[in-house]
Amino acid sequence: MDYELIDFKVMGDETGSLVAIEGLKNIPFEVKRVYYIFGTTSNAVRGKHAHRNLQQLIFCPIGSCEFTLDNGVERKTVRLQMPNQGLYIKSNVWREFSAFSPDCVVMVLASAIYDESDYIRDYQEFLREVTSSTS
Ligand code: T46
Repeated sequence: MDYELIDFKVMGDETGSLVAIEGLKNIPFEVKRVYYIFGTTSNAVRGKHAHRNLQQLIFCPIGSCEFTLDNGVERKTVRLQMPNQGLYIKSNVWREFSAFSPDCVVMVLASAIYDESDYIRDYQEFLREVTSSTS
């Protein structure tokens, strides 16, 4: 499965904590876009797509949620709940995210600007593409 949980160094003292994320330094891509998701309802399920080329680093600087990741063969669920832990996802991974805490903010650093043609939003099409790329 093409994902990794990365624990970032926390620089802190009695006044608070700071985490620094630098493209090509402590994450393996250059950051071209940042977006964030908030105001999610507790029963919402978002995502339901894969990306053909995009790489992402996803974290919850506030609150928590769960990501279910699927490479066409297996599914794994990870909970993001620490502001210094990021989920690095490479291409061709179907993702759904849900179980949002009321205060949840999901922040995403992405390797490319927004391009709808990079999305696979149909699960059967996703299975066709991952199967043909591995055969
Ligand atoms: C992902 C997960 C974690 C834009 O216009 N620009 C953007 O940069 C993005 C990310 C989205 N949009 C538009 C496209 C849709 O009309 O915003 C709307 C909501 O996007 P979407 O339904 O794709 O949102 P999520 O929360 O299901 O998925 C998002 C990202 O799209 C996706 O890359 O991996 O967050």
